[in-house]
Amino acid sequence: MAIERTFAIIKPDAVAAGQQGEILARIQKAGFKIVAMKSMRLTKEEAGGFYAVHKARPFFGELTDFMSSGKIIAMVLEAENGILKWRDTMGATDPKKASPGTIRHDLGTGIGTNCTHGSDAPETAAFEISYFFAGMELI
Ligand code: 3AN
Repeated sequence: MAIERTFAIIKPDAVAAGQQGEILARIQKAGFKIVAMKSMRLTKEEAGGFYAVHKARPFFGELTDFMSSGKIIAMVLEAENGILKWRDTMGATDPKKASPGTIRHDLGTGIGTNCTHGSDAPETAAFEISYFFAGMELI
């Protein structure tokens, strides 16, 4: 299995609830290396660019409003099989369907307010990492 980088966000709901420390502790306990990390607030347009693949979905407006509603923490995580490993650590999109012990099950409050984001494939990880971080931040 290969060492992979994935892109992660601690979303505005989790930052507002002060859950950054809890989520970072889970990331480290799971064995990820945090390659890069920044705290920032997206504009609605920046959130729209990030979620461009979901533009046609009925929840796109709600999603981009939410993702620009407060500060986020954007990160690049690295581990063996990192993309799938971070998806497993987060749990299913809907916290009600996520397995106990996952971040979304334990801390998420809704399908939109689900605490964290994670890339779903190598191509999306590459796009998402480059959307947020410059090459020099990833050394
Ligand atoms: P995931 O983030 O688990 O890959 P996707 O790609 O299906 O999930 O959805 C993208 C984002 O849109 C998710 N972060 C989720 O919070 C949000 N989302 C998905 N479905 C809904 C919905 N029905 N209402 C509001 N937000 C949604």
